[in-house]
Amino acid sequence: MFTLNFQNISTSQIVNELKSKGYFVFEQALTEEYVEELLLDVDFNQIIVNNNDVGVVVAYNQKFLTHCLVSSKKAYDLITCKKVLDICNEYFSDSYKLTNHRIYQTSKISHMPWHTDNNRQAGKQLVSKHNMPGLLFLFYLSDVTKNPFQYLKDSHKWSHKYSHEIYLSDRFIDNNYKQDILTFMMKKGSLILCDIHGVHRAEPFQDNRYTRTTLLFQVDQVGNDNAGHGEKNIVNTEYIDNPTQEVMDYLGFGFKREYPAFPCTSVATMTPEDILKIQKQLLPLTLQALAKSLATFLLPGEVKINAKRLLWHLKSSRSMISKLFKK
Ligand SMILES: O=C(O)CCC(=O)C(=O)O
Ligand SMILES: [Fe+2]
Repeated sequence: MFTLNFQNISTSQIVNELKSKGYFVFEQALTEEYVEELLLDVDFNQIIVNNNDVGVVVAYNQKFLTHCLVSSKKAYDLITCKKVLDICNEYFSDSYKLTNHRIYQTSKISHMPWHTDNNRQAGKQLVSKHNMPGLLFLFYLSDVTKNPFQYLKDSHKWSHKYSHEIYLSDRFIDNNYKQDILTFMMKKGSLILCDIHGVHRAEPFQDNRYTRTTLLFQVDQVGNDNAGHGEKNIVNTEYIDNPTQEVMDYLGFGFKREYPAFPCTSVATMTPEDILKIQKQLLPLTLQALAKSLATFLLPGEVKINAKRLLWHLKSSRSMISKLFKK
């Protein structure tokens, strides 16, 4: 999973940097193979419509696989790995939980405002800033030459002054903190870890041929007083091959969650291009559905059941004959 160079960095070094600077970055923390294999678990071209599984959704120029703990063992292994838990154990002084997680792909254009991630929600609305300590883990899954993560140096120390604001304007940051902007253009597999109280964003960009892919997750020190804080973590039980108390607590077994999965999507958050693409995929399926419903309308139920029985007998006798011939 991790490169040798990253394995050689001690947890204390990471936590010390986080405590003093508010962030820690490491170029190529994940091996290339791990990133490639993880990406095989995500098909950003398959958008879910009436599909009885979790999958990719569209929010304007971003595609999200929010529930990656269901459909990517590699994502599960990374989000619950020992190194992540060691960092959390050393960083936090009270119980902590995975608050949200997602794999996403940003294409063509993006303008994210400067913000912090210490958000409390009521439904899907951000209603206030909280004081819980928290860490944001962000792994680049593609080489990032545009739309990089940006962090304002030392902002975790002063962001509380603006806790009445949901975002900070580009103009305000340009006028007051331009010299403090740290920009992280890094290769695929790189890790950015930061204090959720730090002011950050993905730098705005516009380029029709550019796509950035990211795995992000957030861990907050919820302690015992913040029931309801966080998105629900839907996990594929097949992946839980390490059901220690530590992992169960971190994933929030038995812990109330009130926030909806991010982002909130519907057909209205799709781009016209994606709607068109979906229509093309839907056309043959629509014809199939119409043919089926016409058959249902024309044929009595009894006839259909008998046709299915006949087909089943034909298939099973065909497979018996082929078995006999093989012998
Ligand atoms: O994608 C990024 O670089 C930052 C994402 C972020 O800050 C967020 O989703 O809250
Ligand atoms: Fe953020």
